[in-house]
Amino acid sequence: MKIAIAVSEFNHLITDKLLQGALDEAENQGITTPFVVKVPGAVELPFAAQQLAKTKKYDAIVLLGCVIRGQTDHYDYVCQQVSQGTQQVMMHYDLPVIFGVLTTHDKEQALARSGGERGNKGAYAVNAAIEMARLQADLRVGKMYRYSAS
Ligand code: INI
Repeated sequence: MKIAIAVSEFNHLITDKLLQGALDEAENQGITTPFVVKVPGAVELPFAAQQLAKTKKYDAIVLLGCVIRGQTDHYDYVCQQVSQGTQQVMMHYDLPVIFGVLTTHDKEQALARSGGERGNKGAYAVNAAIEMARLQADLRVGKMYRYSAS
């Protein structure tokens, strides 16, 4: 399975930790070392995803970023652009594109979710990518899933 990661440099103290969590988890799961590209901020992540998707080289793409609410409306614009852009690329290219972007009120919440007491969203995103790539591969060959209510 091949995964590509796009990570934004804005709030890099946090996004470096997300990337490390993602790379560690990929190694734990026996995934070939992911291809990594960097972009300036979260707004640029969907464009990077689009370029990666176009290559048709990857089974899933993971987007990592961190948007922290400041005193302005900028937060809302950034969150809206990156979340909607992610969804658009995923549906257009029929490829799992995972939203590993933290959107928090403050730096403390972001630290807690990038290797602190609330886990690491980068690791979570890699697991989501693996699960969705497997789901797509299984459904393509007609593998049936049986769900049991428990
Ligand atoms: N980008 C982020 O990734 N996180 C932020 O918190 C953020 N804030 O707050 O402004 C941010 N802004 C930059 C944006 O992503 C673009 O790089 C910029 O607007 C140029 O397109």
